[in-house]
Amino acid sequence: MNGPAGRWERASQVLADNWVGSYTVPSRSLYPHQWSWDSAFVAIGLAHLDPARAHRELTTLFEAQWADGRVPHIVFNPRVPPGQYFPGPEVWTSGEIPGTPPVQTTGLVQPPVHGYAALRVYRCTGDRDFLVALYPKLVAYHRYLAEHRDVGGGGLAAIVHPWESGLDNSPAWDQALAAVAADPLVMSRYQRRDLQHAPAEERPTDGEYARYLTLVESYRAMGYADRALGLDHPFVVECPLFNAVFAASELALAEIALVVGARPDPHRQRAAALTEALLARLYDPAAGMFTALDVRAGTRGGARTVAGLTPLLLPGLPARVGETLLASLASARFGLPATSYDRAAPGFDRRRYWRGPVWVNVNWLLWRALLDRGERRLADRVRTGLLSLVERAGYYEYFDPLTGSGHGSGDFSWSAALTLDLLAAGRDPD
Ligand code: 2M8
Repeated sequence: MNGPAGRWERASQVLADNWVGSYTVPSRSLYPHQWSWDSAFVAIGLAHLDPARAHRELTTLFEAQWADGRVPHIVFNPRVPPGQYFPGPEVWTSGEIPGTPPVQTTGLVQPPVHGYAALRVYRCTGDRDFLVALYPKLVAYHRYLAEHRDVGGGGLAAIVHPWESGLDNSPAWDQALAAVAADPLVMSRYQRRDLQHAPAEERPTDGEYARYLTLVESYRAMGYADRALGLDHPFVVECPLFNAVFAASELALAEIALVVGARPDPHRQRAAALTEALLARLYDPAAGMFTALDVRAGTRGGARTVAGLTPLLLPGLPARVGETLLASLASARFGLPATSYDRAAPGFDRRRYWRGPVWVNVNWLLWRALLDRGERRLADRVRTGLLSLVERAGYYEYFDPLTGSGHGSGDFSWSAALTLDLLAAGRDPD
């Protein structure tokens, strides 16, 4: 079945197949638990199909919120057999930490796109009660990030593991990750499971996994407390995408506050402060975009990745910065839809995960940003490019920008969910 009707039905079917009763797994094979930012994107698609399921998706995630406000990056399904996903709950041992939910989780977070997603869900479903219940939890998550994660002291939230960025093996982290000791023995204690479902040449390397596990062990040894991050933890990085969606979600919280009867101004002020801090700390005019800051070293790696274009979401950028980002996005370095990494960079790899392929979720964010900026022509190129990729290849996790072939997991939830939103926009432009 080709054409919009076939795409809509197939996307709905992917989401139905990946629904496990109270949330949607990203993929039945590679990712059999609940992931934080995946659920935010999935809820946006579900809002077009079934408001109750969209609300439940986010509500279930926030039921696993820690007492300190953090929303864990994975909520483990106790019914999934041990060893189906690595690293599973036995590595994280969240149950030993006071203030954690009854369900097992990781101690990390993911980009705080949830406020932004909740507003889009509400605009589709019109259910005020959903927002009333979620608003204080979103506020608590943002408070956690502002109060516990400003390790660099400059007003941005730092990530303490590449998994927190969502762009796991992006070249944006190469420099900071190189400083993390990779004891070859680390991985002798563990067994990767991802390679049973995807080819090794499309996934992070064993060396990267060794460092990922070193970082998990470091943070776990601190009891996932953030006080000593600046002193003792070997990876502390400020990511442009993480902070851009943080600011965009603060702006969404201002809108939500108006609906639920709270004050919007503090949210607007925090969004403005985050925008200022992004400009002061991560804007790199020579690169023509924002780049990540290694807080420990005090240096920027300078890699041009798609994360550096996502501050386009922010209406408070100076005009010349917005124009520079648009020029970079439309240039041959990225193309439309954008690759995850600069096509001209020596390490560009069109099939390796976040080191080159096209991903639907970051392009969906860019599409929204372009629409909000009135860049209709560029927005349409992103939208039609994404729709043609999923139509030809299916709802894959990521796509080879040269051939359009799909890679990673098939029947991947956020690719299906955000396609529904792209298709709905074609029927009812906003
Ligand atoms: C990928 O990350 C997980 C770890 O969190 C993994 O590789 O096992 C990333 O693409 C991340 O952004 C995504 O949320 C997750 C589930 O789709 O998979």
